[in-house]
Amino acid sequence: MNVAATWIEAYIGLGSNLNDPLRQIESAAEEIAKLELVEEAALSPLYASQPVGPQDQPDYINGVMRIKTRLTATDLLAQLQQIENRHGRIRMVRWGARTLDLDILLYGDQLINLPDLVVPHPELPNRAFVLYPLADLAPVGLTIPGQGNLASLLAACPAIGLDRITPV
Ligand code: PH2
Ligand code: MG
Ligand code: MG
Repeated sequence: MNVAATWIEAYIGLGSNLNDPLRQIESAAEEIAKLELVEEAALSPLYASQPVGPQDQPDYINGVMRIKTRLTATDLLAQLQQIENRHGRIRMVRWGARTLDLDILLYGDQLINLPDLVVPHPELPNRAFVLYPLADLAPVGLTIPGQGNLASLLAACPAIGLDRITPV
């Protein structure tokens, strides 16, 4: 494992629509907070929404975490995949049902284009269930590298069908 040169602020998207989604998200958030080289973890309010993509699956619960980390982006991805696997994640249909999905949304201000890791997350501008919990945690005026600022992304993506299920 490599250690990043400095502490990086990263944002992680959490999603689940199987096997008690609220419990999946809350326990994943605890596991992320306890990772080595991760500090100052904060979890956004959680939101329920209908599935984007195939409709023959249950509704999702989503949230976002902000962390400070000295894990490299690749090592952070590996740690998140281990947590997904411990939650019984089986990789099946694209955009299909899952017990736990952990996506790196942002890693500092870096643009990353690796075969299995693209950051910022390319679907970020299209997904209210990511943008709104991100806005609950991120500083006003956050710039998403290559995608514009958060305020303009929010303005272009109404929160239709998004239900906040936990208090701020
Ligand atoms: N994740 C998907 C596919 N569709 N829909 C919602 N509402 N929330 C998700 O997290 C989600 C989805 C695959 O990652
Ligand atoms: Mg995803
Ligand atoms: Mg994923």
